[in-house]
Amino acid sequence: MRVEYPQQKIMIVGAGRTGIALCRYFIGRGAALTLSDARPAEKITERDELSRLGIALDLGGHTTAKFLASDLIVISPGVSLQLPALQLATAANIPILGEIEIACREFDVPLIAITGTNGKSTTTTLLGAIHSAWGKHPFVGGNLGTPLIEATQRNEYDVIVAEISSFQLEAVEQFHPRYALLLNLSEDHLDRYPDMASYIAAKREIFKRMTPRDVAILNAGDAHTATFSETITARKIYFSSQRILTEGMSFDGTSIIWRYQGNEHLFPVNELLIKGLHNIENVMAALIPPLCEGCPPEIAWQAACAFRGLEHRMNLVRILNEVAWYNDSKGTNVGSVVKSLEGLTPPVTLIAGGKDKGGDYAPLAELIHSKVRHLILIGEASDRIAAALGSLTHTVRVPSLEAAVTLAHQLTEAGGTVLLSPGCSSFDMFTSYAERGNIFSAAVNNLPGA
Ligand code: UMA
Ligand code: ADP
Repeated sequence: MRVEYPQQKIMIVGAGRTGIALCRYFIGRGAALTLSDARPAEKITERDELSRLGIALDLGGHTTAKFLASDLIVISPGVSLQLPALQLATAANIPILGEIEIACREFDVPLIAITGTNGKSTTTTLLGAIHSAWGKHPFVGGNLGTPLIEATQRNEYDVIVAEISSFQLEAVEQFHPRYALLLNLSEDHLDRYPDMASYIAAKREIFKRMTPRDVAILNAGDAHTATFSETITARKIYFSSQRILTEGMSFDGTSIIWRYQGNEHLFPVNELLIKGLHNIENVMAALIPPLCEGCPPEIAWQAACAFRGLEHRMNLVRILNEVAWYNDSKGTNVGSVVKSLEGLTPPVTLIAGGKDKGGDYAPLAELIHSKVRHLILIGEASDRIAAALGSLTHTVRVPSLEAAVTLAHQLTEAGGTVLLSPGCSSFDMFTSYAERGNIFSAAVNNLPGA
């Protein structure tokens, strides 16, 4: 359903991928637009195009008066509601909405929303692949990279598959998925949230407006989810990699077992190309919506088996002198580093560090002690990681990722593994986890061959 915004003064905050996509969306919908960004004009490459389109610009900072003169403020995910101009706008009762809220108001087709601390991108991509194999035309995006608002610009989609972050859930009003998947919850983004409870509260928004006609897909083994699952009004379907469920999706060590409405189906996991118990969980969760909607199990399973995994998630870069080098640059929180280390045999040389998110590194202690022979630290988080884990193994701090690769090459003996799994975001030294992963892979490939 096309939504118009006649004569509304709309302030769009953030000129990244989301803000630019929002500008393109609002053009022609009757609103007077302003785009505000903390970055100076010369850093906004689209500024000439935006001016030509008649969009007023508020760059190099956020002008409170312009915020207060708006009828509606639409924020990008990276923009915190704690921003002073937004705090004042809240006090003045000016509506502040997120991009996914604006987008979902236009959707006439089912929305499948995927959230959780880890596994979102993998599960979202799997869901897209299964729907495509089934002959559907899914939009696949959201936090994954293509802003959700772009799904409104074309009529071709019959299902929306959206990766949703906690940031995106902070300013929603009507956001209402048909299926919502919550994969897991562990510490993350504690540089944005005052505590774990606030982070979980943001994630819980995904379920708030769901009804018993909708489906919440939950991890039966997740302790945090268990604390509030009773409050979810949607129908619940669980998956578990730890125990066999009488209804839902389980794993018995060999096969995924799907029990639903009196039927049972088995999927042998040795046919999957993606490895690790966490990926089995992602596959289990991704199978549920299409199977509930009537997708033939063989089609869903074939698509899951053909999926090779995404870049920068435990990709084998090279085997050099019997040392395996893995790029897990998307391992941006402690929970994901745990999963990656669990899948490796010692001795491991771990390259970690980056922009600290304020979480606790202690959950890594046992794995560092049992599997990691050398811990090489980069970036702003080095001191905190060294303080938490440095006494457990040989630990060295280096000034760059390239230096970390050179040192790992010198230290790691034949039969060992070098793993880049930072446990931190990349923004202290790189523009993204992808840039960090590419620089790592290039440095590894440049090491002199055997
Ligand atoms: N900005 C301000 N004021 C602020 C904060 C930011 O003006 O107070 C400006 C910045 O100067 C910049 C712009 O906002 O110009 C960036 O906006 P943004 O951070 O929302 O980035 P986008 O390019 O719009 O990308 C966002 C998501 N970014 C974040 O959540 C931080 C992307 O997720 C997402 O792919 C994209 O929308 C499309 O939906 C990235 C991410 O790191 C990959 N997500 C986190 C994660 O996965 O852990 C949640
Ligand atoms: P996200 O989009 O939530 O960041 P990704 O699918 O990109 O998740 O995976 C990022 C990293 O998280 C992977 O490299 C892996 O180490 C870890 N991971 C993936 N799936 C799971 C899961 N289900 N449970 C825990 N960790 C996971």
